[in-house]
Amino acid sequence: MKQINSKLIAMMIVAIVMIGYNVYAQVKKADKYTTIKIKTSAMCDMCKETIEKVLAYEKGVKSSELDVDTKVCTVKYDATKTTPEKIKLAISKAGYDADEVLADPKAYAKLSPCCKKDGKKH
Ligand SMILES: [Cu+2]
Repeated sequence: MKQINSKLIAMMIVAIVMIGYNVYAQVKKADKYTTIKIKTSAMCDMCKETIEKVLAYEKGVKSSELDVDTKVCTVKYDATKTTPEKIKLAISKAGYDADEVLADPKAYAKLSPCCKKDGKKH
């Protein structure tokens, strides 16, 4: 009986250590990505789609979520692979402002009239 108990305790200790390690590994994984919020000049759902698509193909970007109401794009990225400057440049090249980086004029000219920042609100 005593032997079974000590075996059980040993198994429990192993289980606790394994659970603890898993939690630690998950926290470490989450830390791998940095989150930034970029103010864009997006006007509608079409802009949201365009910007999110561009960022999906951008190197080092894990995910992006643009809120059309606030025009703020929340980007999760790997800081070892890209920088906020590069991400803003990618948005600019899609024709939209990204914080202090203004939209690339050529890309901006190609946008649908409804997506232009000086266009009429719809
Ligand atoms: Cu639009």
